[in-house]
Amino acid sequence: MARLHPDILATLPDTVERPAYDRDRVTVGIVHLGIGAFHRAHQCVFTDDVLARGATEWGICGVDLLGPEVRDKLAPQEWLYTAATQSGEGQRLRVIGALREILVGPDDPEALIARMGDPAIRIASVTVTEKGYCHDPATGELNMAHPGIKADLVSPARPTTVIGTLAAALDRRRKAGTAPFTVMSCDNLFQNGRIARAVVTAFAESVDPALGRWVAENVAFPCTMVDRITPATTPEDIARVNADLGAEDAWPVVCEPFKQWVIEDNFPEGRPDWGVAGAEIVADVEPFEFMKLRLLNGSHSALSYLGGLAGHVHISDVMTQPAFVAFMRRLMDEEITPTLDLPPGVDVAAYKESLIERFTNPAIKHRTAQIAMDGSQKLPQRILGPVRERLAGGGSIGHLALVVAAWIRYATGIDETGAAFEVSDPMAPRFREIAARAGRDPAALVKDFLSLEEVFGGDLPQTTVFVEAVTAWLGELYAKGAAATVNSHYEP
Ligand code: CS2
Repeated sequence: MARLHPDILATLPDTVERPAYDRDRVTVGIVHLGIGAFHRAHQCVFTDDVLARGATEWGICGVDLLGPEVRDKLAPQEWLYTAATQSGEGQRLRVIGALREILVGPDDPEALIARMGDPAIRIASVTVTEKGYCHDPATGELNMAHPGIKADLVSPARPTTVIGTLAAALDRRRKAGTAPFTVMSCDNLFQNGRIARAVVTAFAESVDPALGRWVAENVAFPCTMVDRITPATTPEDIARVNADLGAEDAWPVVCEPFKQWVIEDNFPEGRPDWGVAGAEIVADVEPFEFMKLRLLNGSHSALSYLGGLAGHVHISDVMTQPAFVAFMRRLMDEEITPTLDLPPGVDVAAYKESLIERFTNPAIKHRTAQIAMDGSQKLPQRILGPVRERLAGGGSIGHLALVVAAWIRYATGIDETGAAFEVSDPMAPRFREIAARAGRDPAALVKDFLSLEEVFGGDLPQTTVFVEAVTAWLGELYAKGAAATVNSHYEP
């Protein structure tokens, strides 16, 4: 089978959509930090649509801050790859041309900073997951004790974190008298632009107060809400895609058909006309962020911990269990929706139905273990924000407390058969210490987990109704397991 490459595009089956523009005319205007599956299934696809309408200056230079894997796989394909949307009706393939180069951060930090210093680059976008912001999840402030931040403050010219990289590149532009690029966060963080602004500015200030001031005064950090379910690509996905592609793509992405992008219109140096590709360009992203992070991501986390404990490998497997679906509905309807200030014109009932349908999509093999990762970074905005608001308004928190209990149960790193598994989370070493000390004692576990101030703040451990609700659920999870707990409380 021939390798996917510009030279063979014309030979692909007619059913495969491909770049409808002359890629050779496309120059790079965006540097994207974090060239994982999500970026390639989401922003690259929107940008590809803009390029197909004739824009030529918004090609993307992808940056891998971890290692060379994606670059090495896509270089022989001249950065072409396939986005495969999967549903019960099968898969639809589309070859995406928006990527024009890939740089590997650790290979040559100076080359990356120089590339980002190029005046042609007008946007630096970011998908590095929650933990990539090196912030304290409870406050949104830069965590000065973060090992990567400490190292980058010692050698700011050889940054390893995304924050250090953005600051070094902005400093390069400031010193050259070049206008800054706009920093566009595309991560699942509430007010992602504000968090990006807070951490980059704080870091820049520590490097040089003049840089900190320049960043604060000149750099735009629009907020965005991004949505498309994109599981990590597996070898089976690659085989399935290549069989229909009739060519060998070493690193396709698989995703659901749905995609949504809401962008705050704050790009002083210009931006692609993503609106023509279906993005919603708005003045205020906040209501969209709340709705998506709390309903979609909140439910995702809830099902990943409870479903994962119950032994389900994929979210679509959890959704075959009527009691788990009933739990998701009640969590959304009774305790999350009341906290939302909905975007104008949105039909929230239809939105929630669409989430149930999307999670049920049997062709999307989204592992509960993938979503369960980094709970310490995800819980504060997905679950604990709603808990606080419900408590302040005197509302019930029973379903939310079950999610917190399931997270604690999961974070102990011992599954329901008694086997140890690896918890992937930047705070995992602290979870292990707590689990070793508290054993299976629900009250001790809750007390110690809630004392993780970066996650729970100072208030929640002092809130008796919350502590008691979480402890009661955790006791039940230990006594009868997640499946029986959900089955006995949630009538389908
Ligand atoms: C998921 C998200 O991994 C997770 O935590 O909740 O990646 C989710 O699939 C996306 O936000 C969907 O847009």
